[in-house]
Parts: sequence; C-alpha cells; structure tokens
Amino acid sequence: MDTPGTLRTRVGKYELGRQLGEGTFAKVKFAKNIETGLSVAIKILDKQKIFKDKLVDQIKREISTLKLVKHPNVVQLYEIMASKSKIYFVLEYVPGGELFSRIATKGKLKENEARKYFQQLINAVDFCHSRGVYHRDLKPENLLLDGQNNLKVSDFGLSALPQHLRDDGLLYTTCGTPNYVAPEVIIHKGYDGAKADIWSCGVILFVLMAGYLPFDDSNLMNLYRKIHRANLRFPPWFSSGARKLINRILNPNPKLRISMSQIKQDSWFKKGYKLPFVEENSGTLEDVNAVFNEANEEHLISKVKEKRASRPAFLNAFELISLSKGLDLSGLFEEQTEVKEELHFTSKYPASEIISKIEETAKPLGFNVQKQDYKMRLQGTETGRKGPLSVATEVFEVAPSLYMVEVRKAAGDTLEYQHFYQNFAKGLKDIVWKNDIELENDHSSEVVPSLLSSQ
Ligand code: ISQ
Repeated sequence: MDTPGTLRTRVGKYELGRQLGEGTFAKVKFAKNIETGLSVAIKILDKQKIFKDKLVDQIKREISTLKLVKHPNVVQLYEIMASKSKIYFVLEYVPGGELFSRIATKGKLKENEARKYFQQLINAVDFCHSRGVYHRDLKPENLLLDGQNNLKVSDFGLSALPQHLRDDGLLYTTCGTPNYVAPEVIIHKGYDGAKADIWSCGVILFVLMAGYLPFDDSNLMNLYRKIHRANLRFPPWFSSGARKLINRILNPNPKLRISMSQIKQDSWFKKGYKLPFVEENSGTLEDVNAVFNEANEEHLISKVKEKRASRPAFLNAFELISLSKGLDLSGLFEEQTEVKEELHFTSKYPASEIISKIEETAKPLGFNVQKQDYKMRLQGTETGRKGPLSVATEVFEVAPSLYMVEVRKAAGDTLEYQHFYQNFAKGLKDIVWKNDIELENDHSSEVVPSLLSSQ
C-alpha cells in the first residue's frame, strides 16, 4: 500500500511491499516493478551465509539453469540482485497462496483434483531434474497456487542452500519434522537427488488424498523408524491405482523406488494428463554472474521517503475497494477458499488509542509488542507448529476520524493465526466499528462513498 510519510524501500526498480513470509535468515516480500507495474515476490537472503558456506558454485550453476527456463509449474526466477550484504531473488508472484492452506481449510482433495496437482508437481520436478537441478526439500509449503489453480513449485535452484538458509517462514521447516524426507536422506548417506525428490512427491500425493501424513509421530526417533519401515496404511477411499503407484514411490530402497519415466507411464498417473508447454527464456546470465562474481552493488538499494510518520498513512478509495471482498472481481472467477492471512477492522477511536488497545490486548495473549509510528509487530512467545506466531498491524486513516487497521500474519501457522485473531478481536471489541466480515458484506458501506468524495 502506498503510505505517505513511511519508509518505502526500493531494490533496483522494485518497490518493496508487504511481507509474504519471514524466517530467521530469509524473507519473501511482495514488490512491484515501478517501470512496468508487474507484481513480483522478492526473496531476500543473507549474502555472507551463502559465501561462507562455500556453496557459490553449485548455487550459481543451478540458478543459472533456472534463469534460462520458463515452466508453467515452476516459480519463475526473473532476476537476481545484490547489495553489500544481501542477495535478492526476484521471483514470479504467485497469488493463490500455499496448496497446504487449501488442505488445512478444505481437508483432503478428491482423487481427480489430487491427481491434477500431482501431475503438475511431477511436470515441474521432472523438468528441473532434466536440467540437473534437484529440489531436495519438496513439501506442501513449497507448492503455491496461481490465479488459475495451477501448481507452482518454489525454491528450485536454492536446493544447494542448507536448510536454515532456505526457510522463510512461508516455506517453513526449521526444527520441523522431516515428514517429507526420504529415508536415505535422514541417515545422511550420499543420496540420489532425483530419487529423494520422488519420495517427497509420493508423501505429498498421500497427504493430498488422505488429508494427513503417511508417516507421523511426535517423537522424532519413532518418526524416523516409521519412515525407514515405510509401512503404509491407506485410507479406504484410496483407489487401487493410487495405492499401487504410492507403494512404488514410497519404497524405502532408492534403488527399487520407481523412476520419473516409470511414473509418467503409470496408468493412474496418465489419466487426464496434459503435457506442459515449456518455453526457453530469453533472459541473460549477466545478473547471476554479477552477483556471484562481484562483491558490492550497494547502489542498487535505495530508500525513498526518509521522513517519519507523524500521522497514519492515508488509504485511498482504490486501496480500500481492493480490501473489500464485495467489490473484488476475482470472486467472480474463483471460489475463495484460502484461510485469510490478512484481516481488517475499522475504528472511530483516535489512532493513539487504537495502538494502546492493541498493545493491551496482545500482551496477555502472550505477545511482545514493538511499535514504530503506526505499525506494530506482535511477536508470539510460544513456539507454534511453524515456529512462533508473528503478527504485523498497521493503522491507516480512511477518512477524518475513521481508521482502518490491517492485521497480517508475518510468520507462523495460518490456523494458529486465525485462532489468535478470534481472541484478539474479542479484546478489541470496544474500539471496533466494523470488522472484516461486516466490511465485506456491506457493499453500500458509508466508508467507500465518503472516501470517494475525498478524492
Ligand atoms: C511467490 N509468490 C508468493 C509467495 C512466494 C513465496 C516464496 C517464493 C515465491 C513466492
């Protein structure tokens, strides 16, 4: 959102926006190309870590490969930039969120839908393998959905990075359980990247169709044992074709495990299969060479508007309309199924009171509170399923004496965030004028006309 008076960071020709994911070492931010208006996702990594771990050659090779291709099921890498301390991967922006959120809200998928996503996953993985790039960390959190409900796999090409560098909150695993990891990877034996990825695809297919993991245990040693035994129990709704294929994929012996070409010949897999259209990308490798061969490109990063905010940012009519589901045309084309990670309410209380009330409400819920101008960060103190929950809030002025508060998950588990929001909203009820649901249902809202007249 355009917020006069607040810091707006530019990286080259990209203006950085809201955070899409956050972890200890990496962040993914939404950004806009100021020349073309194209939306992108920028993954920001600590340069030193990459160089220190002597991974440059492998990363450079894999990234160069991906830079030159364009596959409908692989999140595209547009360009790479660097500052003194950071590397910026400019990626295709995938608006539909994680496939995982879909399962979290809707539960298991029907066999045909699961097969469609599995076919697209295999298309992506097979394609990258054919170019010598292995993922090594496939899991539902790496699977994003575009606006047409097509699968896009993220993080190919970053596979040489150690785990802690690849995590960004959205694609969580740090200290997580290795549910998707092949048994030979767990025991740290030299392994075949292709066979390890195939195993992960099998676990993903099982989860899509079952709604739960094939191997799970709260005790890590027991979980390892289950993965090594690969003793599968299928739910009754799995067809015999699906069982046969999953059994061949989840073979703990990588040598006996099915290969990519055998998967593509499997009769269950082939049903309704559509060949992907793959384009060679006209991109160059100049940026990749510059980042990995040179040190200092600090001039790429510029901060615009250094002024501190003395009042909340003003939300214009178009921005407000874009927040209102009732006026959002995308609903005409797609069913809205994802769990919301960004929620809003309006208040007629002064901005300073809203901020104090947010602080008062968040603290007893176990959150530490940081404030900067009209933005706040509520940092959970408990470790959740995807690490501690982190919530960002910002107060916007909508009209004189009317404020809109954006509450956004910055890190952590989406369902835990929803649960937090329910308690949070209860604590704020005295200052809330309209919440998200009322705003969405209220097409004739007083908010929009008063805003339009103020343009
Ligand atoms: C693209 N779009 C949305 C989110 C993303 C997260 C990680 C990598 C790429 C992404």
